[in-house]
Amino acid sequence: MIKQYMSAMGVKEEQYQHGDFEVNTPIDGTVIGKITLDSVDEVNKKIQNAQAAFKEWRVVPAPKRGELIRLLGEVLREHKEDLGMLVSFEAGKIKQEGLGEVQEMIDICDFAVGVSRQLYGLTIASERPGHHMRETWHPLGVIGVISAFNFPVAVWSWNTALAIVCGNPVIWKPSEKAPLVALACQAMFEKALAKFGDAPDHLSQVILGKTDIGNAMVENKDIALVSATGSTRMGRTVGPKVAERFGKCLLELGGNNAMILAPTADLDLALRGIIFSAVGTAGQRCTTLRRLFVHESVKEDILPRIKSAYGTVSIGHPLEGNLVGPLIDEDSFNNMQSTLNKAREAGGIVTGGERVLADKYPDAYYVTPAIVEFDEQNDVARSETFAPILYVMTYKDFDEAIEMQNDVPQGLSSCIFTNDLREAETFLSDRGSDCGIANVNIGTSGAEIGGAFGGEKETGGGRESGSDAWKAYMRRQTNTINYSTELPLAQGISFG
Ligand code: UN1
Repeated sequence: MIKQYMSAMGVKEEQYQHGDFEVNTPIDGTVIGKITLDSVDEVNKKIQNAQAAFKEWRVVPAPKRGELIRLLGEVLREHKEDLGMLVSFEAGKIKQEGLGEVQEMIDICDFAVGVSRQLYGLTIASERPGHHMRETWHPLGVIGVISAFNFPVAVWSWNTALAIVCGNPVIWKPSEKAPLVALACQAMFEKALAKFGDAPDHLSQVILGKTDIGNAMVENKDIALVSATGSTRMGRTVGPKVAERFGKCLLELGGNNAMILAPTADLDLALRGIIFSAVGTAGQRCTTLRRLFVHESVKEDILPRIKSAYGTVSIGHPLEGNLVGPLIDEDSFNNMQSTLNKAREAGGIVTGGERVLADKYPDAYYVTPAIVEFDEQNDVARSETFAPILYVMTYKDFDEAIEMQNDVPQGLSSCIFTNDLREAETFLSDRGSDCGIANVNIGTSGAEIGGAFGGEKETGGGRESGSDAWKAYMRRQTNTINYSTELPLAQGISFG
């Protein structure tokens, strides 16, 4: 099934057909790969190798390092379809979204090439005569990347493109639910390296395994930054372990993203925004729309339209023209059902959420996206379930809507649909949304790579991708230079 794509990208059959760890496709549950997992010793060895690579790579001029990422972008362009298809097979994404994810990789490569010539520091006025101050940015060290199944390749590229131009090697632990795409990305990185020529070995390495393997990396003092994407639960174990050894962490954890639908909103636009953000990727994006606060005056207009749109969304094989593919696995389906049961117990009116196509795909989990109407926000709506469940609640007063939108532990993405300038700007103001991402007249998902991506509170506080996210992959140094013949002390201190 995946052989043609794997061989086009340069992955050898023995890498994914001869191990004892089975990889299943969520499309129909069949085994598409058999890989060999790493041992803890192997992980430690790879980290040592990366340390050696760091010593060489950090002194290569940054624009030259950018050239490697330019070449990676070229290889990705050439294999966009191959990798997109593999993402569909391994993560169950529909074709458009698989391709979109690879485009996101190409975009970050282009961005990082530009950044490689813009690793700017400041010059700072000194209080002392004949002195000046400046700030310089230096490579940080080996970067460990932990990624999730749902954006199995883009997250690697956000980290890797920036880490490499910033002078750092990368070690990547993909989700054990999506290891094959990591083999493909590594093979494509190697194609770029072959074109680049003179680079140290071990600039990019993959480690395959479960939590124990991730932990070996997290606990290793030679990993300067752990960039981890996944559940809040995972972040809660990774964060303290890295902090204990004074390493750096970049966390991208759960989201519980909301939309406020105001009385002046363009409802046609809002409807499209809701459908893409709530049911796209089968509700398995960290930016998925999970809570909808509708002004009471528009509820009767919009809710039937949402329900009827949900009824027409085609669910099925992600490569056969459907809009919604499968959930990643049985656990995910069970979690969804258990949340819907809790929602019913809490008085919610549930529409959808049933398993479909079970006859055709007994070992895969396709569901109709669910809508849950609640009178008010409760703990069911406050917790994140990684599945297509949209909680719909009404509001009367705008300030109350903002309060409800912020009244969750997570703080990733948020949006408002309104044509009222005051509401829009208030939503984006100091007393508005408390999320890392806040949009106007656009849904919660589908961010471009040019902005910093990430969020507050239990989302973990990290920022990846655009803007100045590159700074997380470098260490800052403050320099004071004295070009005078005196040695005046700061703060006017006279000493001796
Ligand atoms: C994720 O779900 O982990 O904003 C990342 C978005 C995508 C990235 C999602 N660009 O929906």
